[in-house]
Amino acid sequence: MGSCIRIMHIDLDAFFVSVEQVDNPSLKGKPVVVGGRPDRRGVVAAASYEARAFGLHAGMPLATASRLCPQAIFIEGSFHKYRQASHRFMEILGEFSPYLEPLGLDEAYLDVTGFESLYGTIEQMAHLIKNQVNDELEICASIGIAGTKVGAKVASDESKPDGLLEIPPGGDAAFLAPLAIGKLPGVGKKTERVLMSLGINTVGRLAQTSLITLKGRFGIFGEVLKRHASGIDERKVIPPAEAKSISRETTFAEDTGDRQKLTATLRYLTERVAAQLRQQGREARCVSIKLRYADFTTITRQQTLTQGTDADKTIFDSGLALLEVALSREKQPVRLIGIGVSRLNEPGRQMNMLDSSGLRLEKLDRAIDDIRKKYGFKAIQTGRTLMLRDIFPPGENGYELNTPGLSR
Ligand code: TTP
Ligand code: MG
Repeated sequence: MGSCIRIMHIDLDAFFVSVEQVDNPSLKGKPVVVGGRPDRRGVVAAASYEARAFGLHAGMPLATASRLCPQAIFIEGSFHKYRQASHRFMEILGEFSPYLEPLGLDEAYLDVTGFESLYGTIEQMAHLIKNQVNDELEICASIGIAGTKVGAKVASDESKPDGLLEIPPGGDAAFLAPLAIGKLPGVGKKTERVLMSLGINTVGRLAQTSLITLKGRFGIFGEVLKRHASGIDERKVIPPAEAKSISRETTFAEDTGDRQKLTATLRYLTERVAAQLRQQGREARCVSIKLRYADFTTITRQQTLTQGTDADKTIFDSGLALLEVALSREKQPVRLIGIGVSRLNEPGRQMNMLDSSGLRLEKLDRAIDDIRKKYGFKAIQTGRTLMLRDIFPPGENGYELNTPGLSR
């Protein structure tokens, strides 16, 4: 039998909460929410399964969460702990297969094609991974195994918590078919509503819907939807050096239309993004911003750069241009702002050597990184972020953002 493609999707259960429970075992078995105090603005980042029984979920406003589950324990959370746990998690996975593609902090794909020869079966390999994660991190990982990324991801979701679900070779479409449409990755609330209005409520129905109908409604995305719904997904597992994006975002304590405040926040978030980019030794070709307005509508806008960059100023200028256009079109106050970079590559010699202003900027940014590494993020502030001192309380490692900035 030729070796068929086997992809594993591993996702930690209630990740932020689980990390907090390791630090404070008295939180185990209780409804716990990470995201901040319920009297503050912002949303649930993570909810324990006990809290989910009350209807709590990620993205829910904290106030709503505390109304639905007054006895829940609300924790601010600390991002560096999650990053540390994430780092070790990815290391463990990397020891099992070099074909590792991390997604965000607590999930990853592993291409495990052919690995049965090492472990007996892929399922046994998955058990070993779960055990090792549990031994070292004291956190449960749920694992899905399938022939495609989409199948594996949905399988791990379906298996939660503390699950393990293997879809037999060739069985992805049949596995997906009976599931509710909202379970297909990429189908958010809006897409779900449109599909429901067309009478498409299961993944199987979506797979049967004509391409013309779907393309008419969703454009090129309609084609992807149909393929994934049919268990067809040729996306490969791509190790990190070749992929990904970096982003930061924050929710304001109070909605704001103040341009200066928005600009200053954008600048601050840009500096965090660009510092991480440089730390990874990479350059970005695409800049995007995200805005969520008072009524919760969320937009993203992006711009492609003519050449890769890791400079604060270049990224900020591009983000600012996008922001200006967005603000001129929509007068609502802003609730959340974010900036991200994508189309990342290794910094090669593509940098335009003739553009000495670019070079100077690069040097300046690196100098700032060095100082910040030694003395903390606050040691140097560029003019535009100074006003943030009044907006966000400066924490140990930069301003405390209401929402932990996740690259998702
Ligand atoms: P998820 O894996 O989506 O959620 P989870 O690990 O809390 O729960 P489970 O996987 O068992 O369903 O996200 C991982 C972490 O990312 C989560 O613990 C907190 C963070 N996160 C946010 O900050 N905001 C969000 O909207 C989401 C979905 C997650
Ligand atoms: Mg998770």
